Amino acid sequence: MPGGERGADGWRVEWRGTAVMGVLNVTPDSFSDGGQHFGLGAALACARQMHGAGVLILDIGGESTRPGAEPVPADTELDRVLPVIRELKEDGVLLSVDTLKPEVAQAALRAGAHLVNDVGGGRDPEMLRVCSDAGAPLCIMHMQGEPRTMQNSPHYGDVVAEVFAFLRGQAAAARAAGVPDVLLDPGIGFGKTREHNLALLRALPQLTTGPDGVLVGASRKRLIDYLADVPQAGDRDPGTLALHLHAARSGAAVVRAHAAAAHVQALRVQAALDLPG
Ligand code: HH2
Repeated sequence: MPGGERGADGWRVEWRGTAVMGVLNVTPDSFSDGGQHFGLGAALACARQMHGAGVLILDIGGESTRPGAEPVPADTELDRVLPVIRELKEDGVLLSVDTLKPEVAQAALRAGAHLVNDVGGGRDPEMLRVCSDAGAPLCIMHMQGEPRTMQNSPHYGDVVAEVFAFLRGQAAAARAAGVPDVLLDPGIGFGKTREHNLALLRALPQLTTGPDGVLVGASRKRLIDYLADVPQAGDRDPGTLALHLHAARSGAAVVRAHAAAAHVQALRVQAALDLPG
């Protein structure tokens, strides 16, 4: 399993196998767990449970990016995520802030977050500057369009070529701006049809053989309903595990999951099968 080590100058993470990033949505309206962890007490309890189960990273988000979601002001997002980050920063778990807004990322990093998860893919140069200044890694996710309208009519010529070229280009731009490390994420469900998502998942080995770590976030997404007829997001953990074990076998460094404990267990078992002898 991957390990994180706190050095004098912050966190150094060595990726060995596939790590779990536990989802902590401090929102009233997230598609899969909206409202469940909205209060500080509930958020902290969930965070500590996931940490105890063995996640490497907690991904703290204060704005839903589900299809059709309306943006929230930066102040609202900060009121949601900062108290959680302040409480967890000494817990010995990596903290990621899931945001599209550089000002939210900056405040979160100052409050104790270690990395930024940008579903905007680092397109805003200000986001790159914030990460560079803080020496913080950036997760670069691909999204076609924006959350409010992205599922209206996603279209690509060659989805795999276009998404992977975007990710590689953004990684180069981030490095040139001084961002110390990146994770690349094809953005399952972000401006993509069922066929687009499947093509990207099948092509993961093309991305994971590159120099950068790859993150996959298929947790409880509608793709699972399309594939296995599971209308309720909360019922989609078995399908999520199937997709994420595939991602791990394909070389993903991180999977982003709501059912964190089940993921840690399944990935440990899968890793044991891969050991020689
Ligand atoms: N998916 C969601 C949010 N953030 N970040 C990355 N890097 N990759 C993803 O696939 C991803 C993400 C959407 O899931 P969730 O956080 O459960 O829902 P919501 O956006 O409604 O809060």
